[in-house]
Amino acid sequence: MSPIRNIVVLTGAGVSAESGIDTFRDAGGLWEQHRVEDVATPEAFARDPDLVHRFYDARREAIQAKAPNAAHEALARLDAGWPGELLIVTQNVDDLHERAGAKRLIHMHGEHLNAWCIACDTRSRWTGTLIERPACPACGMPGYLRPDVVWFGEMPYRMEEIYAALNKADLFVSIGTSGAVYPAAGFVREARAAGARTLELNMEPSQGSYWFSEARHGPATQLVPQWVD
Ligand code: BV8
Repeated sequence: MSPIRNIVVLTGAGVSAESGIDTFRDAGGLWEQHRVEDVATPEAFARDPDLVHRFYDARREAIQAKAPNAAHEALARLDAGWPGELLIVTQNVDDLHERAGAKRLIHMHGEHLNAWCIACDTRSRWTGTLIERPACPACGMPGYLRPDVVWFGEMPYRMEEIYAALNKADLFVSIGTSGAVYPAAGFVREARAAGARTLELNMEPSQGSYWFSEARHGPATQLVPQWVD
């Protein structure tokens, strides 16, 4: 079997679940009787910006009260010590990977703790709320800040870098994701096509389990340190 040099790790909401951040399956549909797909879209924001601001203001506040768990910490150890190429691609908008120490990281769906000004197109670190339509720190215009997250129908961030890493991966590991959302759910097939081995670490079989050469099921705080260490 060829040696493993280049690794791509994909993480989803399940990697932050044991830090107390709800996954979409847990909160799915329960939030004010709306599905995430109905709230996390540009159309929803145009239709009812207060509803969308309430959804993200509540999640931004919740994230800041949480801490990284053993899975985030194990991935940060891998990042610090792996001599080959490593890329952690997270679908999550929380900052728990960074707070655990991960460096080689891409937030393909954006970051909750950033606000995006649609008047001047700049992003600012934002830990407060947006519902009161505050002024943009860069251009001073009030009422043009939205959460800097990728909604359904919007293009995820840094896709070229992600596909370049997948196309030379020797190992692709998917952690804590249901495989429900594209293009992330298709990454395992890209990696397989490049000849990579594929491993799924998840509480239960995901929608894409079929595509993985190996799968281990259980909590991320057990599976990820076991794999890393
Ligand atoms: C795109 C950010 C194209 C905001 C999110 C029609 C029109 C347009 C697009 C589409 C369409 N139909 C389909 C699509 C594609 C669409 C899509 O995939 N839809 C789905 C519903 C079918 N995708 C998109 O729209 C994407 N963009 O396609 O653009 C394009 C092309 C050209 C030009 C322009 C555009 C954008 C998708 C991104 C959406 N934004 N989030 C926010 O976070 O609020 S997605 C959001 O849901 C999350 O970010 C995450 O990605 C996703 C939920 O997935 P998971 O992370 O997997 O979480 P989930 O709860 O589902 O699962 C958790 C898993 O963990 C479970 O398996 C569970 O068992 C496990 N688990 C739980 N606890 C633990 C655990 N595992 C281990 N240990 C534990 N303790």
